[in-house]
Amino acid sequence: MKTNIAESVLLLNPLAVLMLHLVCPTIAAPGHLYTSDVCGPETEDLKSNIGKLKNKVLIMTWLVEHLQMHRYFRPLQLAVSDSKPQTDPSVNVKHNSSLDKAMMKPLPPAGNLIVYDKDCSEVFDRLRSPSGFYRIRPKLHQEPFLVYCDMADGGGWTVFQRRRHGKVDFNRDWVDYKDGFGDFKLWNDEFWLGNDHMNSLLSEGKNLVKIDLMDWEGKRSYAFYENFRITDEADKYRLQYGQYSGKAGDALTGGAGMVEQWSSCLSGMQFSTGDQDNDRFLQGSCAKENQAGWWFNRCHTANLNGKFYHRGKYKAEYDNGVVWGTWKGLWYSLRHTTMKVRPLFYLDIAGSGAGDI
Ligand SMILES: [Ca+2]
Repeated sequence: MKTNIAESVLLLNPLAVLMLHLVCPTIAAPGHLYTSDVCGPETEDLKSNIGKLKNKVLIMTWLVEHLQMHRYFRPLQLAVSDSKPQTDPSVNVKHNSSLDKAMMKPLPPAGNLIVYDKDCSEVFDRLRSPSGFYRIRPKLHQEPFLVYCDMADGGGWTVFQRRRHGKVDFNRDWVDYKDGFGDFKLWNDEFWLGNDHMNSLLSEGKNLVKIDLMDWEGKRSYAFYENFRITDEADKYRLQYGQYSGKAGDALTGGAGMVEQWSSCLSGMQFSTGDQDNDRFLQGSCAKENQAGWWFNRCHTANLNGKFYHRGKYKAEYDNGVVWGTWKGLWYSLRHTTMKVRPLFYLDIAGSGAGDI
């Protein structure tokens, strides 16, 4: 037997019972259905409000269920607001088992529920959502893909590289760096987003890349680069970037010395992997020596894709650790690294983090 909307909401929300009692005491008695002609316009208003309330309860319950099931993994984000979800008010929900069924199904079509934002800054602007994995689509003609969004540190950061514990091998060939690799499920998973994805993501207007670093004592530092981008595969994902600022030093450029810059400035360098040597080191392969895919010159002062050592200072034939030379030197391998990007103008809206994330 079907029941009406009011009954459904009475089951869901004691507040609605109270509202009915206050406005129309006779209709909320147990087992007593009301009709619009018992209390007139007030009842119509209440019915309308109850309908909206019921929709909200359904959607929020669904959302809670969704977040519990996918605590860290959020492949889709639904647009939840007062205006967008428009469930059919004729749909009745009788009791909890019906509600459970309703929660198991996708929400009814309500406009553009599956929204693909251009990047994490758009996700953050729209949802003010927590850090996690989201699908984005930087370019309309390309397929959406999964990224980790860092919503702390001012929010809106799209993360394209992360090292945390050394479980993911970063000594990979060209095709892996092209497509991306690593794990995309948990908050501390390690990954490389992929050069093709980065090419799409980084080509969207003026941006700011932030590089977060942490050593084995828990000390943190950071570097900013404006207008960070890479070319496409035909040009071997050549690196380009603008103004540096920050505390960790401009290791991408090789530091302040001219000699170091000649040998290790990465601006304008193509990407190299063990199976594709595009560096300027004529006698050998920087990627093979450093066991990483990266932009190499002859070879580097910064290589965040290097070999993961489970300590800071290390000894090896080559300076092949996870290195940011201007901060900790070439013979210190970092514990945490993050490379992330958001629009440059975003600084004006949310402010940059203090840099200590
Ligand atoms: Ca070479």
